[in-house]
Amino acid sequence: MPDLPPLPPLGPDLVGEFTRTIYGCTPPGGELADVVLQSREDGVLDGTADRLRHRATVRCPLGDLELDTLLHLPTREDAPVVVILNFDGNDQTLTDWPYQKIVEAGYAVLTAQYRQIEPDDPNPPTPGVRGLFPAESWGAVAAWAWGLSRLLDIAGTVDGIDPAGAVVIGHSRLGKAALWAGVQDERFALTVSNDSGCCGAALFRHPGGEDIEAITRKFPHWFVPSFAQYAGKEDELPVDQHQLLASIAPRRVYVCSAEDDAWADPVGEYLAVEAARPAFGPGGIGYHVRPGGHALLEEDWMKALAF
Ligand code: GTR
Repeated sequence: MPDLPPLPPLGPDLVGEFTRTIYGCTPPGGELADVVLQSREDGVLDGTADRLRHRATVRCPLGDLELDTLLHLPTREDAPVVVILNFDGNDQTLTDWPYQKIVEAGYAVLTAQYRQIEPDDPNPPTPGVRGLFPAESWGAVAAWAWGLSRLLDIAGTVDGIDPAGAVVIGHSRLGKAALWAGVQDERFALTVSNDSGCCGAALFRHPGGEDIEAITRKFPHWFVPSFAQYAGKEDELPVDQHQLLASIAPRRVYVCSAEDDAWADPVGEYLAVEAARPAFGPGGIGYHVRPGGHALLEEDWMKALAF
């Protein structure tokens, strides 16, 4: 065990502290107005799944947000759903993700491209969902977390999805968003972060990898502006990330790390899981570290879903 400065204690109602200090306030609202089926292919993936594409309209106070979703639905029986944002577009996931294995494990998967919710840019040419709500202080990570909840709303309109047992997964910056979604939206029975690192599952107080100075310099738009004041002052933060994981309890959490992903600090992720463990019942929190680098691999998917 490395020597760490004392960690802030586990305790009730830390969500407000994370809201103020790091992610910002997710406003209530954003109502699903319409979900229109664009296409349907039955019996894909050797007959194990149907592939549906929808266009959803989410009504926000200052305008509508349109989302293009891709759904794989097991043909055999009603299935719980995994919601996950993707980086490179819905079609790219057809190559990148092990859909057939996920479907054979009994899950539907619903995804959308993350920039459709909020651009990943400190000065975006066109605003995302944060421009559709009256002035609130929330960062892009919180906006993507909001989007994950809207994906779950969309899943709720589709026949063949069992609303119980919903899972939220995210990789890297979208792993940070998945954790914040899991904290805030109690409909998620399992929250999975993959290589989420700094401001995700890794402890700030474990040195190594990305720190507050680096993340707020490169990605100021991800968090509330005042978070940058903690650059170089990790020990003064009122929170640490074991408390974020613990805020999801008694619902379940699974953290995936990769040995060679030093920037995401796999040791800091492991230590956060161990420090959060007392908040969970038996089997409430799980962890793996696998060989290799920064990526969401079949092994990560399958171990998380087996958990
Ligand atoms: C890195 C960033 C990390 C991580 C990663 C990603 O550049 O420093 O916090 O989120 O991007 O999203 O791939």
